Amino acid sequence: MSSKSLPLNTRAKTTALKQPRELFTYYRDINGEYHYENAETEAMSYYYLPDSSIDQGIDLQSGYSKFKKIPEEDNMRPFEYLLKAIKKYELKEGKKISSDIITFRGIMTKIMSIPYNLSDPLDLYVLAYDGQIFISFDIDLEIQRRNEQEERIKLTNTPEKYQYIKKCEYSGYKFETIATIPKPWSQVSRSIIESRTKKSTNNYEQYLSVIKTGIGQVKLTLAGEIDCCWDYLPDESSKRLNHYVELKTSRIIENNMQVINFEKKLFKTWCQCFLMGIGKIIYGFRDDNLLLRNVEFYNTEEIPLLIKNNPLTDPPNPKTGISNGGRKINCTNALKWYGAVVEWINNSIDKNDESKSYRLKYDPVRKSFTLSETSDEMNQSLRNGDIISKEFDEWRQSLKK
Ligand code: 0WD
Ligand code: CA
Repeated sequence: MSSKSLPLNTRAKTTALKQPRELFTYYRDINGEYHYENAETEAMSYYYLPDSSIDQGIDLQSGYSKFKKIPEEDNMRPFEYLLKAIKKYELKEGKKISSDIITFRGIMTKIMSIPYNLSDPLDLYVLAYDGQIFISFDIDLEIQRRNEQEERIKLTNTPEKYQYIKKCEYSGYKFETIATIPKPWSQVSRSIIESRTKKSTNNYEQYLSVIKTGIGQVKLTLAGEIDCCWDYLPDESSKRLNHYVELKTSRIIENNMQVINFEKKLFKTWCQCFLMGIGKIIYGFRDDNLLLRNVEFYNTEEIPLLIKNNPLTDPPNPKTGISNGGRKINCTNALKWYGAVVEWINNSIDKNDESKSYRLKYDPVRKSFTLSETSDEMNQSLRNGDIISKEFDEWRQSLKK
């Protein structure tokens, strides 16, 4: 195979799913250092936002100038730390993780939502190593795209508008700060709870969960960030996923067009949470002054029906021709696409052939989804640090002896 493509209308016949189960966790601290022990006590936070505080209209832009933001480049090479964490887990278990595919949840979210995000490009690297498939972003391209987009936003907006857009981004992280506490409620002092709106906001701190899941015949290990916990963490890590919460912010919804846009966002959030078995999604809605106006709670499992039953996003009426401007989102359809992609990758790549690597690309201009061999040079570089670290390679070699 030098290149092959998967038609965008391919769907898996069945979507037999394995219930996702957590294997282990790790975390990144405020200084950007990673830690592999005690993530639960050191880094997990808990949702707590009583109605009385929401009613006060919390200002989600306050503290903007003190935002401790991780430089994009420092946030874009997550594989090294994931593989370190996997090594530690495997060392404890005395054997390697039994998965066909190992990757980040964010990558699978992007693949899964392609049918309803046809204009966003996606460029990934895929390689077989030690009998397993590893998938990563094309990080250089991703950084370049982000920089170009940043430039575009700067050039096409007034400095005031640009500042406002940045504040909107910030408001999402700020919402996380004001909606969570560092320990379960019973263990947190009143002063910590009351001083939250003044606490500084950062996007360094991250709690990461690594889970095992499967679709059809394919077993996957996915790593992803968890925002907080709903109530308490069961001791047994395999029972935790349903207690995890994804936090999001969005502008308050006032017209039909905004309903359609919100539904698209909700669909992507559903993909993100469904893939890891995260049980709850909490949206903070803000107005144009970035004041928090209300909060909505969703159970991940109820979203497919919520979208299906929304009359405002029904397909165009065949009699009147009146359209909502978009294609009706169907979560099961996206899941069948995802199942087909995973199966296709798993069947197309010889897991024991370490002589090649592949580019997996969704091209929004040609509307094509292709897998093609990379250059030898790229293959070497992916296997020597870009994805597979020396430490991980030495570890896996030692397991074979
Ligand atoms: O392959 C990946 N998904 C990558 C992961 C590529 C580059 C970096 N990373 C790192 C990031 O540190 C990321 O936070 O791994 C972490 C976990 O990855 P994930 O859970 O697979 O990522 P995803 O599901 O796309 O995003 C989860 C959260 C985001 O929350 P929202 O509510 O916006 O979905 O991770 C954060 C963000 O808070 N995040 C980032 N923050 C800053 N810069 C970035 C980024 N590039 N990507 C994700
Ligand atoms: Ca979030």
